[in-house]
Amino acid sequence: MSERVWRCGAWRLGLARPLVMGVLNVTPDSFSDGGLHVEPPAALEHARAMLAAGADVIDVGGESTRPGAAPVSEAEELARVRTIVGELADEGAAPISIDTRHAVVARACVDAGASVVNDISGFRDPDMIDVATSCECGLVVMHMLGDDPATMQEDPRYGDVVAEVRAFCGRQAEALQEAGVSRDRIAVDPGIGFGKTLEHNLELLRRLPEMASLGYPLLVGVSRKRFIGQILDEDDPSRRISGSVGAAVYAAVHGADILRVHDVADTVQALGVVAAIGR
Ligand code: HH2
Repeated sequence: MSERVWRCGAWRLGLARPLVMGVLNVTPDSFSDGGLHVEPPAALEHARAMLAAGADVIDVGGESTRPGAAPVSEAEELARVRTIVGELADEGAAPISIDTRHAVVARACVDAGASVVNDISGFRDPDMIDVATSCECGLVVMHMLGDDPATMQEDPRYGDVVAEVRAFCGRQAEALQEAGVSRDRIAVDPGIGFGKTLEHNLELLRRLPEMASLGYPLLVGVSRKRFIGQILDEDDPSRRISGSVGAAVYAAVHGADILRVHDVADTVQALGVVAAIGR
């Protein structure tokens, strides 16, 4: 059987082993690393360190989506990320992903060299579909309940969370293909923590093979998230690393192809051991 591949611009990412997507938040207020990498030199240094530690993709974000984060204008978001995306893309060490729900930001970053558009609102905005059809980037279709991160955690409810999240991702992936995007560019993501209670997040992870059965590369982001803090009774996101690695490994073993993480070295080490056992 030929290897499954995720096509991201000029990159062909083989999925024979789980890929690691390193998170680079160029924001003053992200929940776990806000303010650490706002200045471009610090951001670039952190990205290079993640690549040296084994990251396969770098995901650059300029807007915190944590509930309660201060709103940021598209111009400000773009100013934060454009140079970083351009510089990292020019270095050519790995595909660069832009984490945005704003078409203006996505388009400018694609022009600057981004190879992936990671849209936490799942390509619901027709302008985002236009960006997708006018480039060759990989696309991450993530599920978020509602359309506003500021209110998504206010009493989230589902009948069957897995069925609903799976149906949404499948529908949006179909819509992209109907608009002309080729299937091998599309990845899906259940959006852990985006309008989900602790129990919803656990159910999504427990039934990850149902998400994987959609047949698209499956991206999962659990890193340092609040549900891990809830399980461990740990308020400080920087003290959730072992819990995060445990959840990432669980996800990889149960069908995740791409793991979005803050702690690249720890995750790569754990995946290396799991791979050796599997061989
Ligand atoms: N999680 C966050 C942001 N973007 N993208 C995808 N595809 N999947 C995720 O699970 C995901 C994501 C939230 O984490 P973080 O970027 O660390 O926080 P913040 O939104 O506060 O910047």
